[in-house]
Amino acid sequence: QKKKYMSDIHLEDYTEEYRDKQITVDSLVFDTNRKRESLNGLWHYAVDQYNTCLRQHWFAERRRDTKGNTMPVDYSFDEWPTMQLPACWNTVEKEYLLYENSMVFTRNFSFAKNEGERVLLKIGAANYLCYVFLNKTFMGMHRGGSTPFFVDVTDKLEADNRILLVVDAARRPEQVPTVNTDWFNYGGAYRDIELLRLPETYIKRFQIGLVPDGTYRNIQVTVALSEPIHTTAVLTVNELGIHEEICVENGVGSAVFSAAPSLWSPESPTLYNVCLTCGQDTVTDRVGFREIKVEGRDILLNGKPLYLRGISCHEDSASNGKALTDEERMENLRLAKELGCNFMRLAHYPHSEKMAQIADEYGLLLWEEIPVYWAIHFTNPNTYADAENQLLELIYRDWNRASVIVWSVGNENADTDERFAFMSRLSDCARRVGGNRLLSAACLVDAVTNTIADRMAAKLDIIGINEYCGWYIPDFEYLPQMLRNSNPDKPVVISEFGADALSGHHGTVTDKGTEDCMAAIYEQQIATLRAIDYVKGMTPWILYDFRCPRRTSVIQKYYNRKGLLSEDKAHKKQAFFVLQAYYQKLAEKSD
Ligand code: GCB
Repeated sequence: QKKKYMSDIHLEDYTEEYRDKQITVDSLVFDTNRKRESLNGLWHYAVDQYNTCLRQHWFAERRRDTKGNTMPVDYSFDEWPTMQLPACWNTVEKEYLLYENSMVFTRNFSFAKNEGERVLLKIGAANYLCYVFLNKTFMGMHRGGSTPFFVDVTDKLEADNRILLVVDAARRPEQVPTVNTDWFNYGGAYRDIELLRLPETYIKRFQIGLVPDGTYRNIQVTVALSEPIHTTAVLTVNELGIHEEICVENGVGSAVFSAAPSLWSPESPTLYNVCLTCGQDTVTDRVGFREIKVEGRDILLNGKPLYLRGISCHEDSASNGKALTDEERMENLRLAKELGCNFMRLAHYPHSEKMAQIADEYGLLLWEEIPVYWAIHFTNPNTYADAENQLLELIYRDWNRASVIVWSVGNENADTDERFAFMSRLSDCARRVGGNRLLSAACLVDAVTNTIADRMAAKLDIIGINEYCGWYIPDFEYLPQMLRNSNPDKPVVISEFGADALSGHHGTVTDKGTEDCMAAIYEQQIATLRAIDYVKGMTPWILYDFRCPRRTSVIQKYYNRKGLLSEDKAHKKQAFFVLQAYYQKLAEKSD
């Protein structure tokens, strides 16, 4: 249709023309240990507050009219300043700290394409919308700020290329999460950006794990190829003497092989080198084999009762936002171990896949979550589609990670019919595809009856409960009452409790905001929870202080101060040692 007006100023909704090329979970490719060429590095960028790049098609670089006359343009890509990506722009320049709309990033790169290969662009994460353009062409748009996506760029790649990304960090009511959260809305392309070279037909999915049948002797493998062909794949696990063929029909195959792996656990995180070959493609991974299940009120890891000595953690760094360095990730897991943990809750959205990779090696169990947080638009079908897509992208991304034992489908949503329908659908979806994992959600206590009575419990394996007795509910007695009033038929994990304290700030145990008050609340919580047989773990809130725009008091200064450590992790608060002493005792008992 011919445009009536030449200018974008009459265009109210610029998004329409970008809608039909959504990049979803279908784009995901098994990419562990694949050869990659990094596009990290210096990118030119501009703040694009009104989305003019999308409205005016800057990416098309139309500099001449049909008669060859030079046209004025509103951008100059190669003269823009540069930013090192991946990054959250908020921590790069002071003036961008609170910027929440779009930025345009662009760079040039050369590429030598080989005959008969496919090249995929991977973007590890970009918050929240990311529009991808290569050599003046729109390649697709991804929704969701914490999961990876891939774009097949084979046919568009030249020897010299320009890539351009529009990253839009605006909060919108219908998104997941919605406009209001208790964490910082960092913007940017903040995980690795890279190109993968793959054969013409490649392995798209490779899932391997123990069949949870109680024998610990059956290993299930599923493979999906990029093309619907009939062929044979070969699985090799040398240390287990496996070298077996898998029949692939219409591009998919599945088989079960018997073996006797040493089981993976936090105490003994045994990993095996696994290798799958199909046609021209070979993928490898390091995989642990373990079984997780719930029986009655018990959580069983490899058949043995498990108490989850956990801690919650945000993906947040005072200096880098969500673009944590590998050292910072390692430090978080190391601190959890020092605390005596065997478990970590990665709240409230998918953290980097590197966390689960390190946890596999290091021996920590993980709870992974999607940001179905607070007042989500539960009746909006687009919101559901977005949430489900994020859930599936997380599940497929981390499917082979033994450390991940819980998929959590939400946090602190009021128990309404709409929410129940929405989250039940998510749970059913996770149960269908989630593989040897437990389902949970951080639920709220029913404040009227003071009981654990969330309807979602019927859909979950573990009931997560957030309770802030001693803090938001000053009368601590609510906790023992609530625990007495309740009689759940499943294990409960206290997914949050805690209190704010400014590190180094001291006073009496009733002085809110002091380390003393926080430590006293931890002592009360532990003394109460340890006596309850159906409580099978806890992930107190939270490992270290994190940036949060809602927290404006004199001690908070835009940080949520419920961390056991200060935001720079240089100082451990008293409560750290209270929890550590408890966890050490528990660990000794379970040895
Ligand atoms: C909660 C939320 C968490 C908040 C925390 C708090 O219940 O799940 O995201 O940060 O409370 O500090 O209030």
